Amino acid sequence: MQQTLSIIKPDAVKKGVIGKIIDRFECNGLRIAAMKKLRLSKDDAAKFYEVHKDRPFFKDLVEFMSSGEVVVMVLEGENAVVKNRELMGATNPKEAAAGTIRADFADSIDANAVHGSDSDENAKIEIAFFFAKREIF
Ligand code: IDP
Ligand code: MG
Repeated sequence: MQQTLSIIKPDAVKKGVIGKIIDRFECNGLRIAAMKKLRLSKDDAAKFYEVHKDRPFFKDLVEFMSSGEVVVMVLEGENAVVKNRELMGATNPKEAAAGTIRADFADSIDANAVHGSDSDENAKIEIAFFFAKREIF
């Protein structure tokens, strides 16, 4: 069993598709081990996406991620990191495969509905960013 971090981003929360996105996870072998709704400050968002700090889209990304509420989850299952990335689809929804979360719920490359950890190592770091051990079951 592996764990990964998922974020339902502000665009998807505003659209009211939290339940539809969670359904994709639960129907595909990813159990919700922890979950909460919160709003990131700009400092939180900048810290979380620090690896992208030199990219041209960093400022817009921080603005967007702090623009509204997000739902943060720990997903658990076999190959959870890769499984979640498959269910999410490509970063740019225009390139995302049919039936993926981003193809179905995202509007643009920046407002792209979900975040998912990209490796086991980063999943551990990202889970610890949001959750205490006693919040994960
Ligand atoms: P990922 O979310 O699929 O892992 P990353 O390359 O890690 O994609 O980028 C993090 C986030 O930054 C993306 O989900 C998206 O919201 C935003 N982003 C990435 N590339 C671009 C871009 O070229 N323009 C605008 N936003 C971008
Ligand atoms: Mg990424």
